[in-house]
Amino acid sequence: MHNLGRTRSTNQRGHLLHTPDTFVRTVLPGMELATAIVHISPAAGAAFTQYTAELEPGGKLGPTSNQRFLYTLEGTADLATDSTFQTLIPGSFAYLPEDAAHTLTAQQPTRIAIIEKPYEALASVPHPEVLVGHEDKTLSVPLNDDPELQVRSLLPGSPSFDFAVNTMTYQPGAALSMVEVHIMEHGLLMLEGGGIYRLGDSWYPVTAGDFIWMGPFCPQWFGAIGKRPAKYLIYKDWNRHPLA
Ligand code: UGY
Ligand code: MN
Repeated sequence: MHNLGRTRSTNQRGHLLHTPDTFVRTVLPGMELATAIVHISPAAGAAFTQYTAELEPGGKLGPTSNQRFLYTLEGTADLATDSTFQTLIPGSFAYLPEDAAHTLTAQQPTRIAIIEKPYEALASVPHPEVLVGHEDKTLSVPLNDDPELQVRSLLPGSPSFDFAVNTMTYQPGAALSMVEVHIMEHGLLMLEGGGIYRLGDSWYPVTAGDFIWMGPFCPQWFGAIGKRPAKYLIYKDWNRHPLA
């Protein structure tokens, strides 16, 4: 099947929309029985990398010396580090500091959203430790007092962390209360539902499965459309000086 070259995917200066019809799978070094859909990387202007790993039963991730954040989309996987052994299920997440030895092995077909970034240390601030949790156990708070727009912060806000990963859930018709323009960049994976995303000077229909990158200062706004809530996982760099 082909669409005569049409797709919603687009790569613009300062933002990118990556839709499933354009996903290309690759194997990153050290992966076994697994592939990666790389959504964004420094090659496209980002300061981090985000990919979706698709693992077969027994599949493994390769190593990284950078910080790694995992959010389980589907399936079950065992995460072993020097200090912990945990089974990740959908909604489980893990933060692995740079150079933290770990193995991740899928028990069944498993999909995991993965963010990797070099750590920006701060003088006299301790480096973060391994952290494993489940989204359902995190606090859900309204954004700007709007109960129809709920945010869950998966990582602590402490300055030890140089990035944040949140989920945001919009009831149908809910929207960001302002067009945001900020220095932080975002990696965003649509998990459920859909709506309209304003990125720069364009408005895009988006739906579950889509990925968006917003570069620093990209004007951004979202409104949820449809009969079910829209939910996304969103990364942002955080807690560091712009000149650091
Ligand atoms: O945290 C954020 O900057 C978030 N409100 N941005 C977004 O949803 N595009
Ligand atoms: Mn934002």
